[in-house]
Amino acid sequence: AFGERRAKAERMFALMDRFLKNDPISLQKDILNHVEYTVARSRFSFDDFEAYQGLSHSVRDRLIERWHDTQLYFKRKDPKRVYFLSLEYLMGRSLSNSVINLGIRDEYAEALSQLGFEFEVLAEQEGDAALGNGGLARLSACQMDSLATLDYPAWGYGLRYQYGLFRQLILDGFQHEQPDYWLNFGNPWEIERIHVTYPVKFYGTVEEELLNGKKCKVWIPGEMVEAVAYDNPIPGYGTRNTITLRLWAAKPSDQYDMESYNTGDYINAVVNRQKAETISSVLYPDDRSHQGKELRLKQQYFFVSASIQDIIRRFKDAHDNFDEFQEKVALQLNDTHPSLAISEVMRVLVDEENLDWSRAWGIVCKIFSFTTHTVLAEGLEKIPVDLLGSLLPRHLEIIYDINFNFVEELKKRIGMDYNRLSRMSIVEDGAVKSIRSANLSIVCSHTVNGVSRVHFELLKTKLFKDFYELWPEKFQYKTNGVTQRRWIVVSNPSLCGLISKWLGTEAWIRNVDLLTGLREYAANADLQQEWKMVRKVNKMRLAEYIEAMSGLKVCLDAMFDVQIKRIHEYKRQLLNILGIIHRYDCIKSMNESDRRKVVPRVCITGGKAAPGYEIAKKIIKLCHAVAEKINNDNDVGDLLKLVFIPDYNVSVAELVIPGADLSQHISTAGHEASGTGSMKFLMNGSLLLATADGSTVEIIEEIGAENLFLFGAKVDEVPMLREKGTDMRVNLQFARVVRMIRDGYFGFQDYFESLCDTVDGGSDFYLLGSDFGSYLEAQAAADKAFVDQEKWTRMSILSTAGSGRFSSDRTIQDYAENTWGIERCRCPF
Ligand code: NBG
Repeated sequence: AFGERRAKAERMFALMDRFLKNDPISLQKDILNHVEYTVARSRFSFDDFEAYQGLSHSVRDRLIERWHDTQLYFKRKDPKRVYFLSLEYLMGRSLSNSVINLGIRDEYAEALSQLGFEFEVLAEQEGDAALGNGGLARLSACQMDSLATLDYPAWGYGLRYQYGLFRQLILDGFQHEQPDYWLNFGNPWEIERIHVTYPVKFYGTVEEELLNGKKCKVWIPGEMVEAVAYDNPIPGYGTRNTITLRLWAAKPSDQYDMESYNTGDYINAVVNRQKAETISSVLYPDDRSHQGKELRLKQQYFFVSASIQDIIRRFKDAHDNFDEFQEKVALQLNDTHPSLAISEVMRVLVDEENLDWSRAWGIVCKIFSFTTHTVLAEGLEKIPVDLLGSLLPRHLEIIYDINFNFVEELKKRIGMDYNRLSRMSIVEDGAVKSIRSANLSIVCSHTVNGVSRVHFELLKTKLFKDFYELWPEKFQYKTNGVTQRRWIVVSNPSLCGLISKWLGTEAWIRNVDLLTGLREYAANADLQQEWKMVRKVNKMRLAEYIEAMSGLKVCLDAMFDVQIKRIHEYKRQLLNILGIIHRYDCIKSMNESDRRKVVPRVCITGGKAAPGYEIAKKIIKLCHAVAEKINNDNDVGDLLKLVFIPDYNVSVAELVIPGADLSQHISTAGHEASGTGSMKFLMNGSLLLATADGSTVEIIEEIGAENLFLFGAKVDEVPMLREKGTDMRVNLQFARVVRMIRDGYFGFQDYFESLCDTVDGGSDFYLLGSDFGSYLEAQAAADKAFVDQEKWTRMSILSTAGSGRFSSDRTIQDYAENTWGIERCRCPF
């Protein structure tokens, strides 16, 4: 029988080429075949979008080939794998990134041009995959790229939301949210795995049963849905390795609802079944508060349960007991969102695999690691006990048991210090009794990571002080990084070419430390000239976009000053706008000759506000109101322009970041856990205007304080300043700009009142008033530097040259070695 099977396999292999070919003719044939047979458009008549579809399917084929090889190789080697659990991924577009990582971008460009198409134009047809909110979600995407590139045996798990992050529509300067039904036109980047499905259960009761004379708990669920896998291959750069991002979609289950069919109400039974799909239908658009909503909890458990079943199934395929589980499996919790995985692993091991509690607990303590992305205690997730008890009764029991054991242990270590015991308990007693997801994650993880050094200090001294004192060895930090593949090679091809030319190698794309080699040429006149040219072309591209979008013409010689990120009070977009009002006010009061000395600016802002975040929405409106005034003022002309770019997303970032001369990262010190936008700007040679917050402190160490514009209170000065409050009688410039808004200078007087209230009248929690003076000084320093283009260009080159440390490759290698204990597993070519 073996011989027969082998002969059959050989016959099949003989029918296929070993690998798909990448010469122009083969690529053209593949694209046209897909247009004809996959897209079902005539190969004699198809438009750009259809060409994009044919093209992306041909790329997908090449991805699948490598992906199969990698997965087979992993299976054969059975290395320890890391499973990255994250509820959010901001992948953006896939086409350019894929062909670049596969190393066949030029081949495709040529093949297409012979067919009369332009690669860039087709790439623009793709919509963003926006299955996440902001920093945390884009970080996950960057880390997947690094995991693949560095050949780590890794899996990403997440949810396949049908609606990604809302689209931002601006009408009369106000934000409106529209659903992002991103799957409308199909998604060639995913592979539906109709046979990879798992049942996920909810509600019901827990009963005790006797099994072989032993009492055990049995969960009798009340509802069941099916999780279906959608695999997104993630190709590494300069390697054959292609790993999997597996996203789960909810489908109605075939089991458990015979009852409803028997009642005769067929139509309603079908409609009700369909409700199962709502679990994975929509991404929660708020990245600052967790409201203990049932649907959110269902999403979390749905994703966790399917992932854990999949992981255990894979392990059991190669092992017949759990002895080696911790040597083969590392589970990474990306924030607390997947923390139910802890109780789920306990439940499966104890209730389904019949391991003793203590043995299961021993395993759990060795496999989980947890990274927190939050600075504020208010940002920590809590699950109301009532909600958890009804949705997942067995999990609540398990968490209670974990907590009981933990508190008993703790009493032995610290005695009866009730305040401390109650602070550290996983269960919070209060008006609403709840589970503290962070405490659960810390207690059960072997390692807790922060995302920058400043963040780590805050974790140790504030947020998790009690836990740090108990288990100092658990706490680490891995400063965030971003992938240079997406943020230089894909988004800034001309800079990429320039860097490779001057370094004499493309090796920096995999080994980004080599960028420091640019330092020695920072003052070289030829490099400076070419550098300026590249920057100019990128500014041109951005200017064209701005004009197409808003009709506003901007001057290319002006300084492009950018702040793009989610809108939050702590990120202080308001400080930026107040600074712009001040600049405007100054220009207005100048005479002709003084005006000639002003450095022209184009201030570019953008970002989404959570739909329920009123103050953030007012900031967006204020930005538009101020822009309306300034942009239409003939006294000002090209000296100052203000643009709000709507619907900020990954693709917009790829366009805007390379075109920025200056970028602002101006959070109140102690509030930004890390910040990753700054790293993308740094890589692209934008100068930073920033506070000493999050990762900026480490950026300063790399590039030198003289190469950026630093201002504002330091982390340890903030409490004192807050205590003191801003004295509006002393802070005249600040008082004046706030007054202009209050007096209705930009219209909408009543509407802006509550916004002004957040910064004057004694509150000013985020210290806009006390930082205003030094903010203006930093802005003036930037103006001064910009006039000296040679100096500016040198600073710009040194920014890129010093950005290597902020690659996610470094972050991921550190995680692999010091947190997950995994090794590289490179699929041979
Ligand atoms: C964000 C922090 C950022 C940090 C990213 C990635 C969330 C919830 N948190 O400072 O605010 O850079 O996480 O770690 O997106």
